[in-house]
Amino acid sequence: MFFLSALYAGCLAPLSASAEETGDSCSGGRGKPNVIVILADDLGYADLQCYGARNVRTPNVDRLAQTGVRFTNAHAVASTSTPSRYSLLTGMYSWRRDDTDIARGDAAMIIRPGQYSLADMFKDCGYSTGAVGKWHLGLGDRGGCQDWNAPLPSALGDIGFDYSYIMAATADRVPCVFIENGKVANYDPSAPIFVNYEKNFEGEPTGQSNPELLYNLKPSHGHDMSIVNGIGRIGYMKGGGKALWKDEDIADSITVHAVDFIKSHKDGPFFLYFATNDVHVPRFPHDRFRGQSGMGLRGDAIVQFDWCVGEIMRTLEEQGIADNTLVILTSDNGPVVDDGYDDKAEELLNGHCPTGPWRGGKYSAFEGGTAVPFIVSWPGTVRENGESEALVSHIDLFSSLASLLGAKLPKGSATDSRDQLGTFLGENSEGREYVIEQSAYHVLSVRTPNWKYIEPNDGGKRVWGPMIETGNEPVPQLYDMRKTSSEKRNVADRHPDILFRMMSILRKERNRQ
Ligand code: NG6
Ligand code: CA
Repeated sequence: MFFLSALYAGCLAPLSASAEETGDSCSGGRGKPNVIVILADDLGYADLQCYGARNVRTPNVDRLAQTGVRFTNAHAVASTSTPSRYSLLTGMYSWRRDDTDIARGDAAMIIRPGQYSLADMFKDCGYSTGAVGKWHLGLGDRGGCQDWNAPLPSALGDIGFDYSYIMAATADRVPCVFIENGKVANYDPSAPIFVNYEKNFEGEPTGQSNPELLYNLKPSHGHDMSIVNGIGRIGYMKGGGKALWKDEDIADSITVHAVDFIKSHKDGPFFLYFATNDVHVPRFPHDRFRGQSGMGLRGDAIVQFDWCVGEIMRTLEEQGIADNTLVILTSDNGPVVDDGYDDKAEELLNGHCPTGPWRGGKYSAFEGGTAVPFIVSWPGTVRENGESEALVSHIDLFSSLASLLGAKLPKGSATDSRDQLGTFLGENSEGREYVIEQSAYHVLSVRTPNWKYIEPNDGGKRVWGPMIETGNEPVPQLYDMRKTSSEKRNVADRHPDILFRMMSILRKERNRQ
């Protein structure tokens, strides 16, 4: 396997600009493949056919898995979006900061321009860098007072992305417009944009005051502030006009921009962070995906996600760059069924279990919170149809990709990230000895290949509507993970030595910086 990789690296070399040509000092010995990170939103471990999904077909993702390695014990850093994405893009644990919780649509940039990002690393190695899709890491310098009618004073261009076409936060949070390179895309001067997360604008309807205007989706919880496209959102906004997105077109819009980015950088190397809105709420896929799964809107959103992946793959093939492109596909956190809209996701599961064998789900300290699908494909270099049980975490992507490129990271950057390149490329099965997981309630857990420890805490036992178990308990929890479904019986009392070891790992990690 190693021999094969080395051979391919040799073959690839002529395609890539040399360090001298680009003026950078990166040389990892494997050339400079294009790198695409496809980050789904709230896609569960078992929401894809190749991970055992029922009632939904995902032929494109399955094909991607056939050209690479499928990981069965991979983890996001956190069980919600903002901290998970922060960690992936910086190589630093979100819980070391107190401002990385689920961000509002008017949050200031959480990754500040002075912090070294994954995009900075690629840029320093001579890559063109792009971010397309869901952002959810804040924009501008000051939260709550961005002027959405002018270029934002700081945006993704300041943290290493040459190009960006993004949603500021989530589809259920205002502002409901795309931001392209720090400016509202398709800006409509006749409808200036105002955003407020505290109070409504006079005379503007809300889901609460005018439920009859919610003609596309009704909330099951919250989501009753401004109405855009017949759907209630979190936060208030006014204006937008032609720039407002239509939820049914989001997948098309972001895919078109991702495909254009790939085509215009086909001579490479490029790094593309493609973060889909699917399968986050509000789930409102395009008509052509309606009824394509046996599970209603949530299943149809998975089909739509699979289509996006197919378009990316088709573009790589058509451009003749598939063999020189490393694709990583994963999700930002575990799955949720009812996440605040009455889309019948729960009722229509028909036996499908989005978390697969894991307990809990999005928000949770149980494994369902952070256990995610994770596929690495690099045709011709990474072995085909591979499967790896190695314990891996998003936190290590930064250092591993740096290792691939031979990049030297500035002191103090990506300090929680380790080089696991060989594992990610399926060359060995040596995973981490432990990963740290963060729940939505700031509860940390330690997972080793065999054990799981959840620190004691006083939070509630269930997340509101979704009825997901939070995993919160006022006592230390220790689970024997040698059987996958085994977060059932707390064995802390029976294994004080292991419990102590797990607690020590967490204490040391907490105190490390
Ligand atoms: C919650 C929202 C949920 C989702 C989540 C963030 C309600 C009732 N729930 O507060 O719908 O938006 O935040 O999800 O408003 S994440 O995947 O972006 O972290
Ligand atoms: Ca998410």
